[in-house]
Amino acid sequence: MTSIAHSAAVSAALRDGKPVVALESTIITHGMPWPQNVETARKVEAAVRAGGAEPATIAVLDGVIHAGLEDSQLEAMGKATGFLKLSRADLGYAVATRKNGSTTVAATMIAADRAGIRVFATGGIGGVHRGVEKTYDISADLQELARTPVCVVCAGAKAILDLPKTLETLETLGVPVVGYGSDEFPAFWSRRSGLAAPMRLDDPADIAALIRARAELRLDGGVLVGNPIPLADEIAANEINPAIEAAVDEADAMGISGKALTPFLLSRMLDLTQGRSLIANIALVENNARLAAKIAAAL
Ligand code: PSU
Ligand code: MN
Repeated sequence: MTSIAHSAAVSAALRDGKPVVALESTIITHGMPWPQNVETARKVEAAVRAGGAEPATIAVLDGVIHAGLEDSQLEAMGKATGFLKLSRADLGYAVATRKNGSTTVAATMIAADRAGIRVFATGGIGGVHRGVEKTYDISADLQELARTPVCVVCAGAKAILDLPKTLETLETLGVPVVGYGSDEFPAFWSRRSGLAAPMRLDDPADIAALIRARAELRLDGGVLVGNPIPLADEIAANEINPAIEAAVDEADAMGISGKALTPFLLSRMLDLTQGRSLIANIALVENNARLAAKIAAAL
């Protein structure tokens, strides 16, 4: 059986029954530029620790799945080029061929589950892309939420995606989508999307109770928590929307598709907003890390 390399701190926390929060790494290698990527990864780990939980950043190094990275590993990954972007389909390949790879939401959920971690904080999940009628591009993150029992705390999905279709797909897949302290599913840079969250909970203990109730019912899959970006860091929809339209049009014109699409859109958004999208992104991931720590503690 392929084993997972737990860092000393993560294995001690799991052994002692302390709360642990998994963190993804595609945001480091494909979601943000150096050096903000490593600075953010450190801030997010610190936010989890401040919340009384142990952070477990997940990545594949030389074919070994790690749960919990040393700071030197985090730094090397942030500078490296050539890390594969790993989703469910790629995880076994990276292990078998001893590759370096960062884990998307889907792959991080799988690794967290195998490592015994029940709560995971990220920025935004992948979803149904705009123009899906032509491209069939639907992130494997959605299916993973339907099958792997990990609670994913996000700030919603970016409006570079088709948000109504993303929510419809999650409903079809039977994934509970919770608005945390909000009647709406958040839209990443903006607190509101105009789309109702299917359910609302205001207390991390209630989210923990939902996770336990689903486990007792032997329901497969995870829980998706939409945690709105803090008000002070929000970018209004009318400010962000022109950049989104431009980025999506450019990707279309350049024929960018598949795994390359989300990283392309994120890097174009950074330029088109003169870096504002990145500042908001950092703030919302930290905010999600704080909430995930509270949920892990309540479990
Ligand atoms: N959304 C973000 N930042 C990211 C990602 C999504 O705001 O870095 C990454 C996550 O790792 C997510 C992945 O799982 O992109 C989705 O990629 P795709 O659309 O190719 O499934
Ligand atoms: Mn895709």
